[in-house]
Amino acid sequence: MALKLTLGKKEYFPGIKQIQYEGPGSKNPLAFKWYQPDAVVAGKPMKEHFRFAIAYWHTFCNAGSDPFGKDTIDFPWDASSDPIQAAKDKLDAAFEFFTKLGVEFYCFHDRDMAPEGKSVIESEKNLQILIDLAKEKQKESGVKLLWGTANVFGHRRYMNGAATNPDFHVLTHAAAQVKAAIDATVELGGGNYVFWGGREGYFTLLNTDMKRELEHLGQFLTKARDYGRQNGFKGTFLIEPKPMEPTKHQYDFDSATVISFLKKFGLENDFKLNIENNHATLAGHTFAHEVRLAADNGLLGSLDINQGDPYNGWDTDEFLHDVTESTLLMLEILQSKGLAPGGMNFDAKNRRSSSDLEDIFIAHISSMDTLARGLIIADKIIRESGLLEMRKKRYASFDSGDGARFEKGELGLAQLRDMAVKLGEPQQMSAKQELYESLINQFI
Ligand code: XLS
Ligand code: NI
Ligand code: NI
Repeated sequence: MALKLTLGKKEYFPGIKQIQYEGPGSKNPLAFKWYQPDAVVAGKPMKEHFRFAIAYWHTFCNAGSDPFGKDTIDFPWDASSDPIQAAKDKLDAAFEFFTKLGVEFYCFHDRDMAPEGKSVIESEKNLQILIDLAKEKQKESGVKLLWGTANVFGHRRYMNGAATNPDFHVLTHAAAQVKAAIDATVELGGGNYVFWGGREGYFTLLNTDMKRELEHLGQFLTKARDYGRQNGFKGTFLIEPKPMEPTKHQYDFDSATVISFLKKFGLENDFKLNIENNHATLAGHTFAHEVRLAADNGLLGSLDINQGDPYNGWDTDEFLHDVTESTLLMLEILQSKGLAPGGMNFDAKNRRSSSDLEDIFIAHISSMDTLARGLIIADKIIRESGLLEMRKKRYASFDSGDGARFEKGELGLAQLRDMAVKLGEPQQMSAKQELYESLINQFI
């Protein structure tokens, strides 16, 4: 079902109509060259592979400020001096954008959607006003919520952490926000709820009881899970790994760390991972590595589909525009069970020097086309290159005979030793890395 163009009182992107597919030959920057939502690739429509979602915070809240300078982009929805009115205008602009771009999902933090009030109660009221409106907008447009989350890192009270804060009083405020954000997610029918531990980590071990902080995090997530399950949340809870920034060491370092954390606290049946490309880069891993690890453990939940800059150590949150990267990612996704009920949240922002409003459209379109190309190429690689068969063959010695008995646990160390004596020196077997690499390039 196509989305219904949904405008508020004012049109925020006049001159831009619903974006259409025009094919690879098109020179129109406001058209798709590769992304065709309903075209079937690898057994299902493109849009179902991706389940694209707009990140409310970057796309409608981040007007270009950085530590060295103020905003560079004029958001017309920010004009009102009444913060609730401004939030309503932003919601109008957001749904206009979703339905013009043709993206079916979005993601938000509580504070992106509604301003913080002077008290917990006032903040809850502010959020409720906007959630009621968002619900109407979802109904009118056909847009859905991919995930909700709470911003428990921006306010100064969280400077020493939220769930891992040494002060219990601060933890209660994080709980209040998470409760309200779970309620909002349930109300909007969100399929997932995300925890990104923005301030959950440390700057120096000297003042930090790491063991206690991690136990508090485990306890906090357990209680959040219980609350969600008792109050109608049937979706997936997600943890988003990140190794550093803002803290020097973030507890949810990478996929491997989060997987063992979930298992330690018995959370692995309710939680999965939300993996972000730029965070993988910061952790010294490829995106594909992080995704493979989660998928192998049955814990692949959703993706933040940006890209970083390999030459510096920041979370630059660029729109994914690298076709090779996208191909390697889609190879992993096609070999997994897919992302639903997760999806691909852009979690990316324009460079602050890209200051025209239309640049927001161009960036999303470019990224969607990059991923569509990656999907088409990856599907072809799987069908035609023989790469997967080659990889499988490397392990053929475990498919039958003693290798298979080893996998079943039937051979002890001494028996293995006796076999080494009998078999003698193994024949050398090339790993053929360059052949695999050239196969990928052949299909790009
Ligand atoms: C920041 C994170 C954040 C999460 C949501 O680095 O990526 O944007 O996705 O809180
Ligand atoms: Ni993210
Ligand atoms: Ni990030």
